[in-house]
Amino acid sequence: MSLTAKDVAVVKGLWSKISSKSDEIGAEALGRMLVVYPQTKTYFSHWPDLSPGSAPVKKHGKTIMGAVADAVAKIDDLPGAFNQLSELHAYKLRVDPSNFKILAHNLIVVVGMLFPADFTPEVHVSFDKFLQNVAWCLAERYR
Ligand code: HNI
Repeated sequence: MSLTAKDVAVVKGLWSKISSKSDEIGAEALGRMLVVYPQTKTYFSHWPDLSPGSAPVKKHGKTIMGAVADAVAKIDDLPGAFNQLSELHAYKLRVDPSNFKILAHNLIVVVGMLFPADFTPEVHVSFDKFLQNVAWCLAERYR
């Protein structure tokens, strides 16, 4: 489902409100994903500690959100923005693409938790569409 001009404006507006808490959002979403969807833990078994708030979870949460920030900046060319990351996740990390939707879900939960006033149903719809597009682009090189 492609993003409309309105979706793009809504996502950019949301991002301007939440980006200063981006590290916290990433860490919280990743920490929750690993607890609530424990099948995702297999990919991170080389980390010393996978529990919420641990150093590797915080560090990688920040890394993920760096890529999300990049996606917001390049929202008009998401396939281009995620070409290399898709290749990495497909061929090197071998992450099952169904997991991208799981992380997207956790990001939505956390943004809703941390920004309840900003996360109206209208914003929810556009942010969900954006993250589904990110997930789709991350899966593109699997084909
Ligand atoms: Ni993902 C590494 C971005 C979803 C497993 N991941 C990265 C890196 C970025 C990134 C950026 C660092 C790349 C590099 O080193 O060059 N990952 C993203 C984004 C999403 C995502 C934007 C979805 C929105 N990754 C997932 C999911 C899983 C996943 C859902 C598994 C469940 N990613 C990994 C693993 C690594 C990784 C594993 C390597 C981490 C490490 O520290 O070894």
